[in-house]
Amino acid sequence: TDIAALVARLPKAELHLHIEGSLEPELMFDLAQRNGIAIPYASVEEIRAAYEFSNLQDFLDIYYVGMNVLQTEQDFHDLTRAYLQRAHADNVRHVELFFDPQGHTDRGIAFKTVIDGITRALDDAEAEWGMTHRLILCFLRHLSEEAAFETLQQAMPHLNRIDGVGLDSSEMGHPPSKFARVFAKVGALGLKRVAHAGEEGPPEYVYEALDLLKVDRLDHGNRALEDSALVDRLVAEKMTLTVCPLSNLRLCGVERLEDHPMKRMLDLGLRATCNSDDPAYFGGYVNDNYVRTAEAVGLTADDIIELARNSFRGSFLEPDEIERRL
Ligand code: ES4
Ligand code: ZN
Repeated sequence: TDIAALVARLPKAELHLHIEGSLEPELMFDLAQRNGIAIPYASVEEIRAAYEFSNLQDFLDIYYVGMNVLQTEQDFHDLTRAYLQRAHADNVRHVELFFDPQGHTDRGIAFKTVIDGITRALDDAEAEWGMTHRLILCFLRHLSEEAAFETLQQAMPHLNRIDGVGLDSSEMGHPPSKFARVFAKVGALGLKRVAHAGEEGPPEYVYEALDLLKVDRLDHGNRALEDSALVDRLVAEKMTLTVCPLSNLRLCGVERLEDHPMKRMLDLGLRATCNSDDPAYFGGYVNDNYVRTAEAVGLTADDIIELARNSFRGSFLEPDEIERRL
């Protein structure tokens, strides 16, 4: 279609992608065999059949099981390489990846193993295709503040490869305020700050992300739409929202993609972007997210172009580099 052709030719940045969420069932199955790791599935088809979620926690329970197959530096490289190839095929020119070190260090994998594998694939993509990147360490918010501080300590020898810190995992019951002190330290280290907020949590959590964590960007932010004063503030601050439509659909944040707020967000003047979140689990990479959302909610060609431009505006590239790519 016209829309698919436009989306395919637009240069894009992807700003909301959990690298562990790009683990396709085929690679999960291969790595389980390669590493002698038991998984609760007998086939690739069985893995795919298990991806039926009614909320965020349903998904996370399966996501943390899937990542157990990741053991060696080569595994993290292969995972990242496979995602970058998919992104390259979608004309993604810049990626900002999340990784969840606690999902690995808590089962005995060294922080260095994780980051060395991921960064080797990122460096290769830059050398081969000129695809640029930033790397964002996420704290698992269902774990303690103390565990986040320990993880930040483990990251210290690798800060030359880490551009920012985020907050992900189970939102309800784990408000941003729980991590205010660790995010203050993150800011003092000169790192960027982002947080998932308003994915399932109330507008209050979005205020906390802004006021207590001092985020440079907001991940999801959907429920901010329930509070018009908050919307006005996000517009005034030109805050980027990394929206993930197919994720919202699969985690039942919206009942149908036609109900997705992406068009409303753009019409309100919010700096929304379109991203894939956990593409192996949610059924689509970045271009699928653009095309299916555009068709479902009636995005115009100008809306689609705006989303792609917003992805560079909201990136952590240098200002002159952003200007060059718009
Ligand atoms: C996530 Cl969709 C989503 N939300 C919160 N945490 C996550 N970790 C991986 N995907
Ligand atoms: Zn996410």
